[in-house]
Amino acid sequence: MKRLLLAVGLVSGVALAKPDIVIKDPWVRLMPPTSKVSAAYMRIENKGDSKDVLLWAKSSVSKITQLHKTINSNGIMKMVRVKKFTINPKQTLVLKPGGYHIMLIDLKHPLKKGEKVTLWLKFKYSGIKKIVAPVEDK
Ligand SMILES: [Cu+2]
Repeated sequence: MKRLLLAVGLVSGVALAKPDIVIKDPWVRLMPPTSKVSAAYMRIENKGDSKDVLLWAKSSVSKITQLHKTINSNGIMKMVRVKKFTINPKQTLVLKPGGYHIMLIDLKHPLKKGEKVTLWLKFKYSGIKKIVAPVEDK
């Protein structure tokens, strides 16, 4: 009996390990009215005890939305597309200018300061998270 209880405990322990994704401080960068691109930034916290993976994102203002990172290539900053963002347990992935970001490409209209942009983020384990990010000039 004792052995059986132990086995059940181990199984449920494994089943309880899951990610817990919390998104904080989302914002979209205000760009000149002629710009057809912008980017979204935020903090993606994983308070859980297993990793999660951001697979794709969509936005209400762009026709194309991609996961990007900015890299320094021989002194030149350039953006590259990445397939996914991994957020390890008890870690925070910070999306910020000059680093990881969600690229908004082919904007449907020029963004206005204070405008609310809806973003849908698809996580491998946590599903789709819908967030609202204001357009900010910073
Ligand atoms: Cu980019």
